[in-house]
Amino acid sequence: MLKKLSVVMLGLTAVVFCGCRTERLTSAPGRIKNPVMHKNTDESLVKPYILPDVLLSRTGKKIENAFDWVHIRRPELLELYKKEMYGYLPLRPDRTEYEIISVKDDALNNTAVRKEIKLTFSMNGKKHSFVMLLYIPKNAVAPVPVFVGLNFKGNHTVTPEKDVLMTGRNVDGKLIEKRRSRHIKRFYIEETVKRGFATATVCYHDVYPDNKDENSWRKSVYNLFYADESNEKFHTHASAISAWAWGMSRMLDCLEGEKMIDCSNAFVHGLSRLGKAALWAGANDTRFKLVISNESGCCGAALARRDFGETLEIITHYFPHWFVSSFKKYVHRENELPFDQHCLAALIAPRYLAIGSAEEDLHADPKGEFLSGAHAGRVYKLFGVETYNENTPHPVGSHITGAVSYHIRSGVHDQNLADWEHYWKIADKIRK
Ligand code: GTR
Repeated sequence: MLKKLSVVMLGLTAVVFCGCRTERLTSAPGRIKNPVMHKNTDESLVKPYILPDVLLSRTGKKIENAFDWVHIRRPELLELYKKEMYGYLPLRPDRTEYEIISVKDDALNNTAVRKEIKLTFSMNGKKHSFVMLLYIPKNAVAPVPVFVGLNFKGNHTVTPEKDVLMTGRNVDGKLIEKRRSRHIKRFYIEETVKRGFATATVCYHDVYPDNKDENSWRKSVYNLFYADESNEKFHTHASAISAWAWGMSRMLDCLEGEKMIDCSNAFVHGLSRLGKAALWAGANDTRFKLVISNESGCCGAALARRDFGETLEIITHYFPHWFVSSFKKYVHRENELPFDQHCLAALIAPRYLAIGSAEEDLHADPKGEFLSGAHAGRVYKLFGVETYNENTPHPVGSHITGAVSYHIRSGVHDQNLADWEHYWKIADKIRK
């Protein structure tokens, strides 16, 4: 049995050798020549590790009550995450405008009111805009809860409707019609609306283009504020994940003006990198009552110190722009991180947190995702809220409910019906 596991890039394909097993790393882009990176997917090779104490402040103060958590440890952790990992969110622009660019009263076979709203932010003589697609159940007699999430490939990709505007410029600045409806099974808009929820989405590229080119931030909302900075300076304090999190908060600002939406029940969600952004949005913006991390993995819900699945080395190599530039210093030095991802989960307390994993999604480390939720429980307890712990059984197919919920379904990396069934169930409990 090989002790060391390595990732070997073969042309455009990354292959992980794990003993006699090989596994394709489908999500790894193939532009980089032959990097050899360690990746463990064997539970028996996880070495013992010690997590930073979520209830011990940097000054050595033990946090024993909710007040000290809220006023000492929470702001301290939030600042550490900004400084060391995700950077600082964009600032507040001078001016924000909402332009309703379309309304359809009989959308989704007459079950929904559909709106497309252009959000434009102005600052320092510059403007940045993105278009939000919103569906509200037509038969609602009172304001309804809302799911807020970014999409990967454009608003037109998550709806079955042919007349929704294309959004989401790709790296060449193009909009791609052939992707229409490709991701309807990631959003389940019709079913969400049928269950009495509104749902709003924006393409994440329109907030910050997801491209590691060190200039890509200049096409992001950050350009309103930092256009005079060098790329090097910019990447010391800001990141794509912070821009995406900020974008979801701005969506919520806009939704607050919708009379049929109950923003006291706003649920932020995201798959994978967008799950990382959803967690970070929920940590910063306490208006989100439920935060859904769907297979957010490394630098999302998964514990870095477990050294299972994607590592800081891999993620900062392929996606340096997701983090501040100095985050790389923790590669192979995960034990020196001043937090681990249970601290991010704890920043959601005492609000609702739903962590979802998929059995075959070893890259995202399902067990590490489960454990973050378990270890965040000590903070929930300060608020008198009991949650699951690390010994709570969670076989594939099971659903742990409560303020911190967890489910693991069979199958691969995705956000599908089995995931949504869990989230709708939690959302239904919350709205009552
Ligand atoms: C992968 C990345 C993961 C995850 C995923 C995704 O390539 O390594 O951390 O974010 O992309 O967003 O689909």
